Amino acid sequence: MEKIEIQKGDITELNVDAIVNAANTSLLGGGGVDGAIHRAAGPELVEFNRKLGGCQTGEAKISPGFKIPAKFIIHTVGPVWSGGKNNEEILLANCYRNSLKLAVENGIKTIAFPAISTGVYRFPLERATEIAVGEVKKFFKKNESIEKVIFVCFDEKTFQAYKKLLNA
Ligand code: AR6
Repeated sequence: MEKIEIQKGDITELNVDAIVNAANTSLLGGGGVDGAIHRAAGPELVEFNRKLGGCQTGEAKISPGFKIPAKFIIHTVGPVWSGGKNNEEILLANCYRNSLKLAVENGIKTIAFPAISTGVYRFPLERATEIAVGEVKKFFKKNESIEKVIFVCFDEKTFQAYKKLLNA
């Protein structure tokens, strides 16, 4: 499974074709990784995203990377965890699936994901990690155009959760 990598660090610094943003439905910025991406990409990003008309939970939209090294930013909106009875697992899987679909449509070969929904949106980390890895593995069974998926972990706890799954 060398097509899947885990890395610790700041997703905005990666030299990949696309980074994924854990955004909110407005696509106009926020805290966490979203805030970091908007700060690093510069004010042109919010100007561009205003024209995208928002994004529903589980869906994904694409923008240029502007000032970051990645050529594209794929903005997806994870579900807010509210106990697991509101389709949260399916919606989180949709984030990975729809982001990868958009990546293929845009000729992206290397893509980095943050741990969507596991911060402010409170999705339980271990379950979120299983969904993320599961969707990417499923995707690789059917698609050969993407060469690398990197899971970027901002903290040690997240890094260990991915490590446990991928080294198993
Ligand atoms: N690089 C990689 N990962 C990061 C970075 C970074 N620079 N900064 C934080 N993380 P969160 P969510 C990790 O809260 O739960 C925003 O306000 C973070 O440690 O960013 O999907 C949006 O506008 C955690 O592991 O996203 C939405 O309103 C992971 O990224 C809301 O938060 C996701 O945490 C989305 O919440």
